Amino acid sequence: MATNRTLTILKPDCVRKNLQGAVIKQIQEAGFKVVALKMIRLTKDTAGGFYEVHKERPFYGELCDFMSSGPCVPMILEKNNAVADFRKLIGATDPAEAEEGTIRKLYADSKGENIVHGSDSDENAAIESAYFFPKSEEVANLA
Ligand code: 3AN
Repeated sequence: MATNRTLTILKPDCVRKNLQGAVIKQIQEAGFKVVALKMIRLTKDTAGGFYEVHKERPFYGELCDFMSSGPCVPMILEKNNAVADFRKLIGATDPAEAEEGTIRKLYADSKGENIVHGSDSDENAAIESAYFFPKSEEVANLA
């Protein structure tokens, strides 16, 4: 059964372009609620831990360099069918292939520098959320 949370990161290119507000506005207007949010700077090691599943990929080093190149904004988001709906909102990994109106189509420059991360499964959403936020930092009840 689909859970109702996903983990996103506004990546360093998003912060450098001063687009946090615009992107969060689009996310909220699509019906997502922000359950946890902070701005942090990853080290190469903490970026590497987050992307551990991609360790064998040729772009892993470049990805860790980029993700530790400046501050980023991890957030936990809540909505029905959160994982799938959020991936639809952000568009394909490669902005050139992303649908019109998606966040990556609007703002991203390349496959590597693509503005936002979105969890790819409920299981990973839970693992990734725990990577950034202890339970005590989540808003338990938004009502
Ligand atoms: P997504 O973030 O759309 O789920 P994945 O899981 O295929 O994409 O890739 C994980 C991250 O690795 C992406 N967010 C992207 O920034 C980066 N990445 C993927 N492919 C490349 C590539 N060819 N070159 C550089 N970075 C890449």
